[in-house]
Amino acid sequence: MIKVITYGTFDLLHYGHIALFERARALGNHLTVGLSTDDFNRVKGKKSYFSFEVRKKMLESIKYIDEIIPEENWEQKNKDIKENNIDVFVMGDDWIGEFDDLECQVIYLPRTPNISSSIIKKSIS
Ligand code: C2G
Repeated sequence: MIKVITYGTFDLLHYGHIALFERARALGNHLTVGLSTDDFNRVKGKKSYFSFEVRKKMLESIKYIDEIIPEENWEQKNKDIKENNIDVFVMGDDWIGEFDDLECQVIYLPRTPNISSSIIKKSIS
């Protein structure tokens, strides 16, 4: 069993997020998502349109995701990796280099171009 983990806010879920989940899941046979809580979003300087509960509900419907845990702070990743026996940590390459010291394999995947929650917000406002 190769266990993969990724983290994020995943607000206004879009095909860029789905493409990340699909590729991350394909790196193993179990994908855990660390979903940023509303409080942690404030720490990240983000305000998500959908609450944690709604964002979690949406992720639960995605076939590539096996487990969802709350992401409450920047420091929890190595603890999550240990407690969940994670083999591979994955993030989009806008984070390249930021998590190289984590205690598992670290892979940065190319972001899907021309789509983001902020593009969606701007284009419908
Ligand atoms: N992403 C992507 N392609 C896009 C948009 C996002 O691959 N077009 C990826 C990002 O690179 C990230 C993930 O989707 O890996 C989640 O993006 P956000 O919800 O914006 O997450 P972020 O605010 O970057 O939080 O501890 C890590 C943080 O929680 C990451």
